[in-house]
Amino acid sequence: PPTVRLEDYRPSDHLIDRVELDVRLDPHDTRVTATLALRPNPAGRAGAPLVLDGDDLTLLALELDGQAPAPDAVRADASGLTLHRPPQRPFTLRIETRLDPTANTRLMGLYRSNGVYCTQCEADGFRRITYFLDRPDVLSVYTTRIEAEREAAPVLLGNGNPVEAGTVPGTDRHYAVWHDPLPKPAYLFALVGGRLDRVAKPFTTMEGRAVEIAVYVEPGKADRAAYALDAVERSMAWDETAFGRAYDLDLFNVVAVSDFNMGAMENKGLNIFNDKYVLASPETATDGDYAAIEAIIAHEYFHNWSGNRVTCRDWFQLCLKEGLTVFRDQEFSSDMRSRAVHRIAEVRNLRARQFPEDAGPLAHPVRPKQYAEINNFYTATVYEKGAEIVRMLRTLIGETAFRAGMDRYFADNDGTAATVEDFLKAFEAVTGRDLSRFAEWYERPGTPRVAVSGSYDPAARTYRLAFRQTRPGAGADAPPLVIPIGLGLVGPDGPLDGPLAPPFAERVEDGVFVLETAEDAVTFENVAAEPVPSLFRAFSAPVRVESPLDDAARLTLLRHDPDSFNRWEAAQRIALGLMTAQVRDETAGDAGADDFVVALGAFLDAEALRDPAFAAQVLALPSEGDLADEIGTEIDPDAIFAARRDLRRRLGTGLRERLLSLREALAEPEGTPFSPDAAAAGRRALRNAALDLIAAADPEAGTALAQAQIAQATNMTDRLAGLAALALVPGEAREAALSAFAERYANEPLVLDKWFAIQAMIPEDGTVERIRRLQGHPAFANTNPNRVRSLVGSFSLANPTQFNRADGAGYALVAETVLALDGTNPQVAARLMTAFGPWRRLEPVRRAAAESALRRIAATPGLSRDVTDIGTRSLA
Ligand code: BAL
Ligand code: ZN
Repeated sequence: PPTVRLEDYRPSDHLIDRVELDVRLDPHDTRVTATLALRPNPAGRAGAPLVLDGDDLTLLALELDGQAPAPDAVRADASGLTLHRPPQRPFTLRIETRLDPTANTRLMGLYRSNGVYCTQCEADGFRRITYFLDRPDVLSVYTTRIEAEREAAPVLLGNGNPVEAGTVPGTDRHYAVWHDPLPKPAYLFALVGGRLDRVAKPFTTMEGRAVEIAVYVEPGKADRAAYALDAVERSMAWDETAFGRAYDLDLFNVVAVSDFNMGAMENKGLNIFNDKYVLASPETATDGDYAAIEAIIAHEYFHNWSGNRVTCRDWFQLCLKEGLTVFRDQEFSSDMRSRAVHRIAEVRNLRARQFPEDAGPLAHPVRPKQYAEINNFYTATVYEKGAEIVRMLRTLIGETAFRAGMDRYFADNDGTAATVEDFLKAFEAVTGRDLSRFAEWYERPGTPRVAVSGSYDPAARTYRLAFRQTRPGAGADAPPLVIPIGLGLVGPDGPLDGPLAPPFAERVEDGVFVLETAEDAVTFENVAAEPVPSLFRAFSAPVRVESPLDDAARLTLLRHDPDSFNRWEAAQRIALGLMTAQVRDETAGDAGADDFVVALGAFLDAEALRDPAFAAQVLALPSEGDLADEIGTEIDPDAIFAARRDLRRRLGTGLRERLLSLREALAEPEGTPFSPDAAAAGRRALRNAALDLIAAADPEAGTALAQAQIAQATNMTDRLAGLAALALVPGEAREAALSAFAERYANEPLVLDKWFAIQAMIPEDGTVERIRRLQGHPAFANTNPNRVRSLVGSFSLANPTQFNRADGAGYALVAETVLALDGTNPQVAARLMTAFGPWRRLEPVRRAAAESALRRIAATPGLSRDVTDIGTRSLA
């Protein structure tokens, strides 16, 4: 496929000021008439031909200023329309196309999901609706008339505000006209038509605008939309307080559909969601689901400013809206929940998804320099590392300057398509700082390493910390990064920064030292005793730290660090060290493990009931993926699994009595109404973390506890945690519980997704065969992305021993699924294929098996651009 390069960017030769769409919906024969008000772009090339994008389109009619153009003036086919000599003045094109929404299994453009007409246009789906300048720097004002059979689609929704509605005389059809006054790129276009139930509430913005917020869901599911509706309201209020951003239309609509490639989409005034991130009830949704709904509702709403009012000049700038909006949704969730616990969740996610991506063949800069298929760049690097860059910027310049910079960014770029440079310029303007060196974070892939060493001079009462940064594969010419390092010193009895003559260091301001050169050091004065350094507090930069701490020092941090993140990190690093030692067959770990158990016991005694959510995080060991990432080469997933299983057993044995009594103490009194809030979720999380460890040590006791928990559960979190514990113990009890669960939720696809996922994650030999059986289950469908992700995605991403079976059976299963999907939904197929990313880091037998599966996919004729691109880069 042709490669698109950032350096080749040039403005469009033409602009489209206004778009009038008339969409007559029909299951197989939808007619779209687009009337486009075009003009030459003064910033483009004079006299250039007009080249409109198209994808899989059937052209029915074309008029230029009301006339059919001469046949030799136009070339049109399914993938584009060229007007060779367009007028050198404003002109109008009227284009009629025909679509088959039912046959659109790619779920890009206009399609039907469970009978509901809906659209997905980011990144390049609008060209599947009509010929267009389908690029984010062409902004137009849209008026959309939507017409459909009233019975099939009583609800008709578009972007912006409703203008008019009525019946089509003499037919069973009706229509609605929507007008969006704010110019937008085509990727933010949306429409919906279908039978949907609605819940709504009013909101008055800080500017006094009366807004109606509404959530639309499949008929009969309105009672599951309340939490999403509430989350929209809280998001609107929060963006006003935290960023001074008010909503700008009379309506804000969210529509849940069941077939959706992504999580959700921020179309102007009409967010379309994967129903997984809208529908919630205590019976069907876990605490994790509630948290994800809150975060994604917020994310899409926040795009109204960071993405829609200020959009991206080109797709290389995707992080401009995505990284920034992830940062904004993280801040929202932190304010709604526990900031410390949320930060831990963010970092777990970054390490689980972004660090491996950055260490493998699909690594790319946060702002990529080239792409063959843009839909493959909606990645953890663009989103999560992109968010970390925004967070570092705030750390560097401080909260007040950050807010001023954001205000400046919105003011200077409102209504335009901007770049990363425009973003940084706003912060330079308000701080007077030069951020050009900081901008290096956007430019190169790879997770930086920072090696730290510390030395204490008792005579001088000084403590010196030295830092050295390196970047894997960055080359000698790569300038050093600007790395904010959150710092503090902790003594044997607590933090050393008390009020009386605390330690201080020049160049450490508000607890942050900025490393700007390859090597640097900082010296703390007035340090009474040898301290333990608390480094990268709150995970102040997305780096790997080579730390000078031993386990005794880490235990001091676990006990005394005022930075909760680093308390958690201390426990994680100890656990990681114990497990990697076992994998590497170093046997020195036994005493260390005992000390760890004792320390965790003391930690639980002191704090579990004070902050159960945090305690649950401390008890949850690093994942198998974390261990693989730490080990880095010649990875043997079976050895990793065994090390993690053994440490869980050890903790479960050593902490058994405490864990049992914590479970008692945290049990909700009978009749307590369900609350999805962070406090109640935290109590459930700790009870279930305890169950996991107890069951690891004593499967029989674990089975009994899990069965009792399932029998008594009043919510999905507890029911599913019970089932997950049972799923790890082979035998009758497991199979009976799985059957009962399937029966209970036979008509609940989103709940059956959890059932598929639990089975896909069973770390046993029979799992590949089980998945093959489940692919034939009546509730499974390859055409639904949620089903595929639950069954095959969970397997490839969360079942390392079975996906990486030495005989290659796991790879074969995923490769077959990729190939089976590629013809119908290449985006989902390509995403699934990224699970092969770490293949080069495996031990030789698995490496060869994974490579051969990848090569088998890559050699298949007729592959999509999406899968070809992942294959090419994975094997490069
Ligand atoms: N823009 C694609 C979905 C999202 O990141 O919000
Ligand atoms: Zn987004």
